Parts: sequence; structure tokens; C-alpha cells
Amino acid sequence: MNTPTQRGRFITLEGGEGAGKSTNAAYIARRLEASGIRLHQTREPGGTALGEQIRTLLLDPSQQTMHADTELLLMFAARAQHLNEVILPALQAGDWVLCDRFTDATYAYQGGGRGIDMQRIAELEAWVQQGFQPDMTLLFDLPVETGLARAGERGALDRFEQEQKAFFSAVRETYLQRAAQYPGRFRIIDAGRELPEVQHQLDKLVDELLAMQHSPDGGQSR
Ligand code: T5A
Repeated sequence: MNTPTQRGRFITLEGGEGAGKSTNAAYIARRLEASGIRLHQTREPGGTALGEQIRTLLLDPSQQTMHADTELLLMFAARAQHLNEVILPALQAGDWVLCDRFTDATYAYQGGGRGIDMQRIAELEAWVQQGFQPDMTLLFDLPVETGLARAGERGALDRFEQEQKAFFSAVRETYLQRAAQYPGRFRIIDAGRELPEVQHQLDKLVDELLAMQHSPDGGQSR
């Protein structure tokens, strides 16, 4: 008799600009894969051929007239494709998915940053995700100035990176509010520290993730 494949885990990385998500995604992935976990690394907006085209539009600094509602809908359009083409099939096959940003970023950037009504975001979330949520969200939290300085060292700024400090302060504040609202799902990392110290914090969280490997799927049935 075949044993049903256990659903994989969905882990998301969140935080402001230059928080170190991409740098540390590779670190987390190495540790999970070393424990025998089959892992898909992906990102939002993006993660599919269609989603990457939407990402190009969203980050293009020449798109100065993009309305906030258009931006919100494009985020969820890319997400619908990503969920149905990549994330849900991978989880159903028993693989894990490590995603650089997901819907918490929409609450933080389009809700906190742009000022879109959170209820409107929640309606789109319910429609696209039908209750589906990450199993764990690692929030890389750091002072806005530190993150922008790190991101700025890379050269040309994308459409979001060109925003003012007040925008990023609202993004950070919204992330922290969501972490307080969903303490079971969120873990906060002090990302303003030197890289070895950040990775020391991550080591404990990866141990916690590995402990989820053999636990029931927490009722996520999608
Ligand atoms: N967005 C996204 C929305 O508005 N709504 C949404 O719903 C979604 C999903 C995506 C943009 O889209 C927006 C948010 C974003 O603005 P992106 O390029 O993916 O664009 O943006 P980020 O995710 O912010 O990418 P960054 O590369 O800026 O940030 P990371 O990945 O957090 O940072 P990382 O790892 O590239 O590090 C940045 C630099 O800092 C150094 C690294 O070497 C690198 O040079 N660094 C450190 N330096 C010192 N100490 C440390 N501890 C360091 N950690 C990293």
C-alpha cells in the first residue's frame, strides 16, 4: 500500500529593502537540503515565466504613473500564477518551498506604504489564496537607513527603492504589526547585525523548521 506523500512546508522570507533575504535564503536552503529536504527556492513578484514579466513591469522605474490599485492587482495576478503553477504543486508533491516575499509584503508595501485599505488586500488574499498561508515567515527586521544603504550600494534603484523614507518606515511598521498579530507564524530576525550574527539567529530557526519535517501538516489542506 502506498503511503500518502506528506505535504511540504511553505516558508516565506520578508523584510524591507536590503534586509538580507536573498543572501540568507541560500544559507537556509543549504541547511534544509543537507537534511534531505527537496526544496524549491522562488520569489515574488515572479517565480514563473509570466510572473517574472509582471515583476519587470512592477520594478521598472520608468513606470511612474502606475496607479496603486494597478500595482496591487499585478502583485496578486503574479501570485495567482505562482501559487497554481509552482507553489501548490510542489507542496502537494511533498517538496518544501522557500519564497523570498509573499502576501505579507503586499500588506506592508501596498497597505502600509501606499495606504491601500487593508480590507481590500484581505479580500484579494481570500480570493487568490482561499485560506492558504505560509507555515513559517521569517521577518528580517532592520532600521530603514541600514537597509537602504545596503540596497543602494548595488547601483541603479528600482521603482520601489526610489520611494522616500516615510514609505519604508510605514513598511517596517506594518511588518512588525503583522508579526505581533500572527505570532505563531512569524519569527523576527535582527537583520541589522553582522552577517555571522544574523546566521547564528537563523541556525535556531532552521532547527525549528526541521522539527516540522515530521509533524502533521497543521490543517493546510489546499
Ligand atoms: N513588493 C513585493 C511589493 O511591493 N508587494 C509585494 O506583494 C511583493 C511580493 C521586490 C520589490 O517588490 C515589492 C518589494 C520590493 O521592493 P526585490 O528586488 O525582490 O524587489 O527587493 P528586495 O526583496 O528588497 O531585494 P533586496 O535585494 O533589496 O533585499 P534582500 O534580498 O533582503 O537583501 P540582499 O540579501 O540582496 O542584501 C542586500 C545587500 O546587503 C548585503 C548583501 O551582501 C547585499 O549586498 N548584506 C549585508 N551586509 C551587511 N550585513 C549583513 N548582515 C548583510 N546582509 C546582506
